[in-house]
Amino acid sequence: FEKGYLKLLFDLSKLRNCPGDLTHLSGPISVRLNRNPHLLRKTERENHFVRKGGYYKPPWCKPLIKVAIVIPYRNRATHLLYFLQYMHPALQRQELEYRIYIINQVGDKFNRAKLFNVGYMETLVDLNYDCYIFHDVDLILEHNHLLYGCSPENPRHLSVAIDKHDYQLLYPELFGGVTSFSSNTFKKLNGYSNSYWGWGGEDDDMYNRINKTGLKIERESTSIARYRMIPHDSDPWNEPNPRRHKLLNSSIERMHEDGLSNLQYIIISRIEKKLYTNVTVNLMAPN
Ligand code: UD2
Ligand code: MN
Repeated sequence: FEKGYLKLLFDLSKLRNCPGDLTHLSGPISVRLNRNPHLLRKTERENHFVRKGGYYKPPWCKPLIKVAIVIPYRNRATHLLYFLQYMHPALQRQELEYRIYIINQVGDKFNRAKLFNVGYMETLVDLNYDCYIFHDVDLILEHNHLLYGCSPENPRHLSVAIDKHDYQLLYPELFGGVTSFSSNTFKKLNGYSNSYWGWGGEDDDMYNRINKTGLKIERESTSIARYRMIPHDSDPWNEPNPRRHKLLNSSIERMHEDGLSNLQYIIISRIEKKLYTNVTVNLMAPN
């Protein structure tokens, strides 16, 4: 009997595929930013099925895709606590096979887009991911029905409706916040530009790449693609980039030479924490 029972439990070929139908989940997620975030220990305890490095695979179903969540990061400890507290459970409810990567920049002006490229490269040693989600650390999902997946061809813009912007898309070309690309599409676009140091422009640059490649950005409705942004001031070493408008004018000419193809960086450390993989990197700003 016991043998048969075990066999039944572990016959993977009999498991249903996942993620399943998300509409079976209740929709809205109540995000409380007026309370302190849970301490890391508590969030770790609450997510004991998450394995080292922030990796999770649902045991009761067969995930069809592997998802890498890549977060550009420097000195946002409280935001990270909120992110882990809310996003790990949300991703597990969606029955995703996923892993969270924090790409932590040391030195220089902040470079969000280059951190995404580093994140992409640094995932390759772990798994053959099908889907990449590039995610600001300060955005917390508010609805369970927004699938953290990828379209095979087109990039997706997930953070359509944010409380800070009265839950409305500021302009139709907006591509900041949370985005997703299939692995193939990200390669095809040569990743993000490495040239944007400081705040702004890198998201619009990616919009230009997508447009030029003939791809269309996909968005869910504002009723489910909903987020809270943890209130914050602007950070030191991330002042608005005065060169951003000029760079944007040449984004198309540069796209095949500026991105994954010319990426250079120095890894300072790579640590598999309980709830995430922390990659600390020096992006080697010019001069
Ligand atoms: C907007 C965009 C963001 C990005 C940025 C311009 C939306 C919703 N957000 O956000 O995606 O395009 O403008 O660059 O459209 N970070 C750190 N430490 C720092 C600085 C930045 O960790 O010192 C990370 C962190 O993940 C943060 C992200 O970079 O969420 C974007 O920076 P921001 O939050 O200061 O920019 P914001 O809110 O103006
Ligand atoms: Mn922000």
